[in-house]
Amino acid sequence: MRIVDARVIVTCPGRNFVTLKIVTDEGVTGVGDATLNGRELAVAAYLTEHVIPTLIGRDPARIEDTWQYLYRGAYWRRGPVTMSAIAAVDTALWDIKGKVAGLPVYQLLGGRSREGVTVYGHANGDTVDDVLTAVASYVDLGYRAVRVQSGIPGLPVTYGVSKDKLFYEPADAAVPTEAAWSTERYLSFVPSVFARVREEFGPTLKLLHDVHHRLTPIEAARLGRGLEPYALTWMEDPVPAELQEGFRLIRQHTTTPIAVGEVFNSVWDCEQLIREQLIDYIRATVVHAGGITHLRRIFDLAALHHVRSGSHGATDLSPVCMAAALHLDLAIPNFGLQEYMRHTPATDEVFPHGYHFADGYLHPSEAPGLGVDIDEDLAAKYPYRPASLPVNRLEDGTLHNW
Ligand code: KDG
Ligand code: MG
Repeated sequence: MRIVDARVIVTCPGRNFVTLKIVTDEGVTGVGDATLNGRELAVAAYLTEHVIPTLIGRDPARIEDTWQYLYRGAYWRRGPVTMSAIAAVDTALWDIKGKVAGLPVYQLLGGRSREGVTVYGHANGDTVDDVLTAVASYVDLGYRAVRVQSGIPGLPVTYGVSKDKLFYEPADAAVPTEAAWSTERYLSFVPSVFARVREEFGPTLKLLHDVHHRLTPIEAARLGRGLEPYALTWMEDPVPAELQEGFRLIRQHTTTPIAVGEVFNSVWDCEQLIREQLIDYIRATVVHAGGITHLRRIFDLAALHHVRSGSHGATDLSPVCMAAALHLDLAIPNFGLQEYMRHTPATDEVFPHGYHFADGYLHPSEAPGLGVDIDEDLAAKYPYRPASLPVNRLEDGTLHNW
């Protein structure tokens, strides 16, 4: 079997998605997500100009060799654009391998290690009462884990607190909008939100909170301590993670578990974090971390160091990425949690898929391959619209952490 065609499909059914479709001479096709929020066209060009010409004529069965070829062959290693492009190829090749074998991809990864993939949803609101209502609605839907984000009194907008309840779209304008941030207001308020949530929902619901890289290590340590009475499952992205050793400081001061990695694209972004057991959950994803092949490598390293998976699954990761993530989540021994922000009905229509939610779990499709596709005719009806993630400044105007 040989690859005879590969094309990049950019579509915007409510938000932008970039998808790679690989076609073989025997008519078997595979899809891979290549969406990089706010930088979509950079990955699309990387694929079209530099990757696709090297794929034509290749044997699609050689997944590892193709991965190494694209990684080593580029000379310029790593980075979100390169690794998202490699991820798209890798994911599509796993899809093809599954279809050729007549097996869902999780069977090729070693088979099922659990009955379903525990997912968490985002409960958020401008006020604590709104937050409690949002948590209740997720509990009613059957969720066993909920991420809790609240507006902060005194701040007009807070990143991660969306207007929509089941969807989440932070990329809101072609040129980034700007928001103000106050660490003092945030740190003094957040523990009180979790006190109310625990009081209302009891001790067993898994609760999570995303700090969105807003703090320094010692501030994060203080937040972690303040949240200890409410037994969070994780405190996410407490600080920007370029300085991996910075997490030691947080670790020394708090038993609140730490999750990080949604912006990571390689095992080298988290090697020290994992090896020194500075984190509890690694949140790298199929689409941004080099595909199923490389993410599996990260998860295997994590398994040696008591770190579990907690993959990013916001709406800017397409249903193709979600399908791939679920196959991996089902197979690995050290699965922790999977984020699941629902896509809009328009997105679901463009990406017909067989995974489904039931009783707090997601279940991958049993169809051969990934069990997801793209309706190219429908996709063509939603042209690309530029949209960027917002920028954050302190109240005095200083540019702050993303
Ligand atoms: O593209 C950025 C979003 O996916 C991100 O802000 C969402 O932090 C996020 C999360 O945990 O889902
Ligand atoms: Mg996050």
